[in-house]
Amino acid sequence: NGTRDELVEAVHQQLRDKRFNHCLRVEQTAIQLAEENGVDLEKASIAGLVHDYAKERSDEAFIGMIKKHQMDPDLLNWGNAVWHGIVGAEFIHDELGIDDEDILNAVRYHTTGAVEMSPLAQVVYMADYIEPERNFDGVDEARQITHKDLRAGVAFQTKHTMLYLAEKNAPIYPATLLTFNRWVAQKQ
Ligand code: DGI
Ligand code: FE
Ligand code: FE
Ligand code: FE
Repeated sequence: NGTRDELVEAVHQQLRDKRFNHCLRVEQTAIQLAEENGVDLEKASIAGLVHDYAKERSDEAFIGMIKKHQMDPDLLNWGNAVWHGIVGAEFIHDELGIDDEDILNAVRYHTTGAVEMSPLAQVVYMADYIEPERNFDGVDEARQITHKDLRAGVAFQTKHTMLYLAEKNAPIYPATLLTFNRWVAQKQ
């Protein structure tokens, strides 16, 4: 698959080996979750591969992109953790020529989640969280829940990310809070 080989090369060029290898593992986990949930395997592969494509860009590069695309000015109050998905999708669009909105949204939402997440976006959000070399407390429970019920996995990650951020007095990005309210606080 020539398309994939070129993409792998483009991603590798942007990332240190450690993060590049994480992207390969997220790709494989995303493909597995896609198989389990009837999601397009090629989209899962592409989105998994590129999800952290922009993570090693400078703050200046992200700020330039936020301005170039006239994105929400509140983004300027945040940093790499929030930018590399939401703003990173614009680098992926502009530099890799990926224009599938489902793939781009999966990248946009992979860190914070979103109120509305397509099955592909859920797959990438969870693959990033449970790829085989993740080893935080609760990761085995996260894997078990996610393979049983993808949406329950999304709720699990969202809750635990909120707890993790609160524990270290980190600011909660508004989309993260909205994701919590939708996916954890009130299921109706
Ligand atoms: O890029 P990865 O490390 O593979 O994983 P990721 O994109 O899911 O990033 C996880 C990091 O993002 C983790 O350190 C927590 C942080 N994060 C997620 N939501 C928020 C956040 N940080 C802040 N300050 N606020 C958030 O709402
Ligand atoms: Fe990431
Ligand atoms: Fe993540
Ligand atoms: Fe990642």
